Amino acid sequence: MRKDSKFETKVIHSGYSSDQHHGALAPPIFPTSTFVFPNAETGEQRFAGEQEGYIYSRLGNPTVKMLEERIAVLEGGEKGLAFGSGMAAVSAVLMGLTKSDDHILCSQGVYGCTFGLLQMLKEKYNVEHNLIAMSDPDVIKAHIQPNTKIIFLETPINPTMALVDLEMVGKIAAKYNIKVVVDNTFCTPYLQRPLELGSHIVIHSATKYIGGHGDVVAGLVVGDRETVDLIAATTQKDIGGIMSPFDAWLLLRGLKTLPVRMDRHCDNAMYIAEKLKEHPAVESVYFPGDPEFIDYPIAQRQMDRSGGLISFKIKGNRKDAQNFINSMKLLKIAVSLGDAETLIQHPATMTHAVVPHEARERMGITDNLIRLSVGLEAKEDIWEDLEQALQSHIRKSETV
Ligand code: LCS
Repeated sequence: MRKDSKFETKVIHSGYSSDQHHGALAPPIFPTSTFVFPNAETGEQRFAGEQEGYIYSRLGNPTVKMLEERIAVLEGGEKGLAFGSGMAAVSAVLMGLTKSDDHILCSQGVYGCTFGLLQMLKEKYNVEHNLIAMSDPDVIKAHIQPNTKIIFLETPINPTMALVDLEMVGKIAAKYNIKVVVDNTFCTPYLQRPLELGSHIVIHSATKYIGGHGDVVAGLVVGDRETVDLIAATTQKDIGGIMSPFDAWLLLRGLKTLPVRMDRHCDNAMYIAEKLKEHPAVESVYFPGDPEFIDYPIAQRQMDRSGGLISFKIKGNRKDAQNFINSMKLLKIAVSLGDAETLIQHPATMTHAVVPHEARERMGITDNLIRLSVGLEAKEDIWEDLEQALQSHIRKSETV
């Protein structure tokens, strides 16, 4: 593969060469916990970092390394690291780059468990944080403190789909010498590459689009070699939330079809968002591909396409939202996202239930907000199911 090959070629060929593996087209899985040293001196040299080579699978494994190299190429970073879950990746980065009494500046909305982690870091280690809307450069600057080490953000934000201008944040962070860490789970590198826009570290819940088939829980980190090596040698090695070789293999397989799948997710989501917008039972739709969406101009600048997630509010309260979800026949009521199946969930009582009510409202997660991960089924079938549930919602509200 040439260095300047296109993304669609890199997802298939980067990080693996069949030449070194008996010509095997599919990468081999190395399910081994440890690696035999030819002699004691080799062991000593590998532990001292003076000789290349594997030691023990918590410190590195050949199948996992293939995936780490592939994701680094796709994100345009120097080095990748694989973890046993997205949260293992988020916690390894946040804990690896801060010490007690440091400060993290965070986007107003984040995934519920990331919010929980920030609370825990404060309670246990006095790592403070502020959650702020990152739309106004002056507001960001006003919240930067001498001990601010990280600007952490999601864009699109789970589940409100609000966007953050990565180039703008990158420029501010560069002035203050702060690392920008971006959770790129919703976009994948196919739609958005934060490192090209001035961010320093990218995180993925690879459980989602990167795996793409709902059969693995995993996390990935990409960044510059120095920072990634630091995380590898500290929070990854000593806390140990690593990925199994089999999961790495599933993700190497999933990545091969990422562009094809993402294009279909994007096409389907665009169709569904337009339909939802027209429906009388829907109060509002939050979708980066909608020209009327408040952050549409940011989407146009930094996302290649608008993604497969849509959030929307139905007219009514929490019970109405739950009843609506219960009327689905084809769509699955499930958290997670990025799978072949269209998944529907209620953030206020599911993914973001750990966020206290007041903070949830500030993030825009109201009780009538619903999140849809638009799958790969025929778009007409997805809409048919949503439409029948919306019609039934209207009928129920008319009889009350
Ligand atoms: N970051 C984002 C943006 C996420 O959406 C999630 C999980 C994580 C990190 C954590 O990744 P995990 O440890 O689960 O691999 N988001 C979920 C969601 O929205 N529904 O279920 C899980």
